Amino acid sequence: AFERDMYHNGKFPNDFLWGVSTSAYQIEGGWNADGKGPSVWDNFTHVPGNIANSDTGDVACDSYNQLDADLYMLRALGVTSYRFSLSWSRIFPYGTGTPNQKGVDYYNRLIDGLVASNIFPMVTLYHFDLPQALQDLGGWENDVVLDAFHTYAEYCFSTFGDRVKFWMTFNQPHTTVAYGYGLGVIPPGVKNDPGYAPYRVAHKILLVHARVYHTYDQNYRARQGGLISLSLNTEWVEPKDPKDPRDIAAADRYLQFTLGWFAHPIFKTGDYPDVMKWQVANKSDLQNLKSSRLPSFTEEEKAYIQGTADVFCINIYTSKIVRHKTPMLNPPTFVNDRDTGEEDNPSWPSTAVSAHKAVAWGLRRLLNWIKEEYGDVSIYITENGVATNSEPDFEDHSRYFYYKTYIDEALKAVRMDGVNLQGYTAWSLMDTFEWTSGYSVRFGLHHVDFKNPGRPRTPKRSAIYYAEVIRDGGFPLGPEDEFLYGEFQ
Ligand code: GBH
Repeated sequence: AFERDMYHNGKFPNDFLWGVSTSAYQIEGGWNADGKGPSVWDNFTHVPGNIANSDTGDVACDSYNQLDADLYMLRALGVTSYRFSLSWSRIFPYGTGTPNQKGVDYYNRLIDGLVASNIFPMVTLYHFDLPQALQDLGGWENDVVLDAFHTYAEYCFSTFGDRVKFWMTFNQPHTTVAYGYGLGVIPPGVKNDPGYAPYRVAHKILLVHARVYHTYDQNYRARQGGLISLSLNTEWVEPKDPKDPRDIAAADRYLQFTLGWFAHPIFKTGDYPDVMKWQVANKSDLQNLKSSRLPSFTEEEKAYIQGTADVFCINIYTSKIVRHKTPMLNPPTFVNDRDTGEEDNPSWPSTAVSAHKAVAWGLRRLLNWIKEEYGDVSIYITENGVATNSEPDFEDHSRYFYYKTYIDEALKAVRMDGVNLQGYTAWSLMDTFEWTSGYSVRFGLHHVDFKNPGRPRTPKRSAIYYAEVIRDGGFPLGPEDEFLYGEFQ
């Protein structure tokens, strides 16, 4: 049993992984270099008006040509891990077929550079950038595409798995299904089927994730000795009126409909959360439909999905207020199924992204919720960070404050609550192409000058601060803390 550790001296455990994160489309550029095929994001950004200021990721941080600059920043920070994603269409230009050797070489150079620097590679196979050729076949809804993902994953295990020991199949499947197939604001932009499409696609993603997990487990793990999981995301939510049982239940439903949608099948029963099954079935019934819009798994599929992640990877940025709300019954949408209303608490510190309030204690609560809900699983924070606007700001006060307070809450979760947190990964190493916001918001520890063809990188104050936290392994007490704790040497 966990005992509250009074002697940690402000530090995380010695083997704690400290990292930063990026994703392929957001940093690499080289969108058609050396035989790379187009992804859905290449095509989406090439339609003027889809992205703020009509920005694209054609060049982004130019990481495809600036590997050494990226490795330099990583070593300067002193990180012990680097989470990045592979561009599927750089490796298989049309999603399947013959690999593109020059694209493979790029990732070999990156991985070798990390290993030579004692930095542990954490690799995401899919961070939103489906090869366009596979979208043309119907994307995640076509079994041919699911087969292609499995083949691509196996190729990555056999090519990079001698050096990569930490795999994530998907980044934030909730974002893909909610924003790609529900709200339709990111590729593939499906807007007309919000009551069905997100559930249908999530179902397929869960099954193919499980298939890739089993392949790794059976054919690669013994030889390569790595871990495999996926990164899930949610906001932390607080009930609007903490004394109103309906708001408390609504907050729990929100978590079950975002995180639980994927985590409950994988980490608990092989099936969706009960409250989600009940809500969607009940709404479907009231809508005079013959069956629930939420698809169901066979007993065999449940057994196949259950337990298909070795560790829990969570991305979290902010917190929200949630209350009970009964929306209109029709037309059916996945958002209305959960009977919640979300709002921001205006008294929480705001940031450049209006919906992202900096609420550090929300991280501690979410980590505790995961521990309660899914058992004493090993947890990695695979993304956490804050936006500032496009003006260069090397003083970087808000980001410094954000990391200091969030990492401190993570420390409390480890040392006071006994959460089995094994690593913390900041989003992001540097400013990147921020999806529909383009370059208008910045998440980086390093500033990137996107107007300069050389894309120079410059550390912000938060980079220097994060390097100190990593060097110290947390917030060790100094002599000035003696009045609080007495003599502790
Ligand atoms: C993360 O998602 C992403 O994994 C990462 O790539 C990104 O850079 C980071 O956020 C910072 O934003 O489609 O414009 O309506 C965090 C959760 C869920 C936040 C989807 C943005 C969609 C905004 N995200 N949401 S939009």
